Amino acid sequence: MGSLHTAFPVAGAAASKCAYDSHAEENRLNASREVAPVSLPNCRLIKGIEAGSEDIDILPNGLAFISSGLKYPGLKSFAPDKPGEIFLMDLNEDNPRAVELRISRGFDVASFNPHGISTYVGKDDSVYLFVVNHPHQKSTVELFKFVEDDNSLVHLKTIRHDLLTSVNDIVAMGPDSFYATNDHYFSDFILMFLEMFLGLTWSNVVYYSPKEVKEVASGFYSANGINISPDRKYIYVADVLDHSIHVMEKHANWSLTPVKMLQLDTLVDNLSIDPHTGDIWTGCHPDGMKLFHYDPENLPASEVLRIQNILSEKPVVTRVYADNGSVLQGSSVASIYEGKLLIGTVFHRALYCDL
Ligand SMILES: [Ca+2]
Ligand SMILES: [Ca+2]
Repeated sequence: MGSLHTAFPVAGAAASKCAYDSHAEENRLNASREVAPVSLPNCRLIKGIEAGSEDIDILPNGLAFISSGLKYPGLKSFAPDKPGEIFLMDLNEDNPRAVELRISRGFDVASFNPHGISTYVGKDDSVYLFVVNHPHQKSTVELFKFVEDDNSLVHLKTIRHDLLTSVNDIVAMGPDSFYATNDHYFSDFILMFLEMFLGLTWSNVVYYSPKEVKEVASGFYSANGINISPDRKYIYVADVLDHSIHVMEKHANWSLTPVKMLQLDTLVDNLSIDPHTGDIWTGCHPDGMKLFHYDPENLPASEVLRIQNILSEKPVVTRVYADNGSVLQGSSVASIYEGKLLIGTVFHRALYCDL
């Protein structure tokens, strides 16, 4: 894997490769795919969520955490000057509302820029919320304890590490350990863009615990959503620019080994798991070009896929919802609870539907 020093010859070669590689770049962004609509009954937009709902994690009891307000280089924001927020919805209610969670004093709310999230329920039923944060364009992981009585998050610690360079999503393994995806090798915006443009497969997965931090998988174009099977044997990783989901076996020492890869025709963002069936639900970008080059006249579409039996010879992939952007723009996550589907977006609203 290259260092910052070896990156400069790469950057120098970029000019001559521009024309040659533009087609490959369009392929990675799935530039020309049309989106045939698929509708669901009783869909309604969630009041109060107007600047994204990039990731959603639902507890077994139906409480949904939603990260909102992502500011990310090259992507649209409808509230560029407003700090990010975490919303809570109780999906047991008939008409659930999104309530903003208060964050305990001492945490720098002004620079809060939440991205991927993951929950962990401790032995004493304490609920921990891990949040990927990008304060001042850096990557940290913030650990909070959820206090249900007063709808608040108590900040426990900020985790920084040299291997956590450009974190997109995380999946909690314990009260202070997790796997994280780095969607790029470089954290500098220009180098990050070149990395994507040149199709370098330098993106990876890192295991973090207070005792040990290590790379456990590599060779992705851009590792994005990450989650775990209900039996906790397999880790799933979405490679957004490869349009694929990788299944990796988890070992006792936290290392991962590849099992299989499922190729799809869409940019796969975050992954949610049905705790009862093990099905994978994912928010996808059918046309990445429209996501990265925002145009109000040509809106980025939304697409939700359900993947059943991913470990079998013939996994079943179903397009459960699709919209050309007129209702919902840039879906990044889809999570289910008791016959309901909650769809989040990178920078737009959130949609709640019956299945
Ligand atoms: Ca997540
Ligand atoms: Ca993501």
